[in-house]
Amino acid sequence: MSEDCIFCKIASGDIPGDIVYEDEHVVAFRDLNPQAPTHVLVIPREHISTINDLEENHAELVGRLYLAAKQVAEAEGIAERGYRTVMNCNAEAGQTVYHIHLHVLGGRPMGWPPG
Ligand code: DGP
Repeated sequence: MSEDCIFCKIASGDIPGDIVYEDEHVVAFRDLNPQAPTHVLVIPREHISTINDLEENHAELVGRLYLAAKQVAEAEGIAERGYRTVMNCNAEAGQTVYHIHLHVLGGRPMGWPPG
């Protein structure tokens, strides 16, 4: 837990989040500023600032982010239509919250390449 991390506080319940999935390792909640009809963020409970801070021992945890994303997509009814998962790393990619989070976006057609 990082004291000044907003996502740690959502994961711990210190501040409210619209949580759609949680287990021992990960929490998924709706994005405050949704960019698609479904826009959910999947985070590890452990505070990890960026992809660059991942270590070998996080390999299973990263897999769990995707397993949670799959569950969210099924629950949201977008699994078959399709959805996008994105994890931004650092400023040039647009990362604004420094606790890794997997965006799960769906419910509308997605353009490629992303902006
Ligand atoms: P990124 O740009 O990849 O770091 O995405 C951060 C996302 O987090 C952005 O889409 C807005 C969302 N966000 C920021 N603060 C909060 C918050 O307090 N609650 C929720 N639910 N989402 C937040």
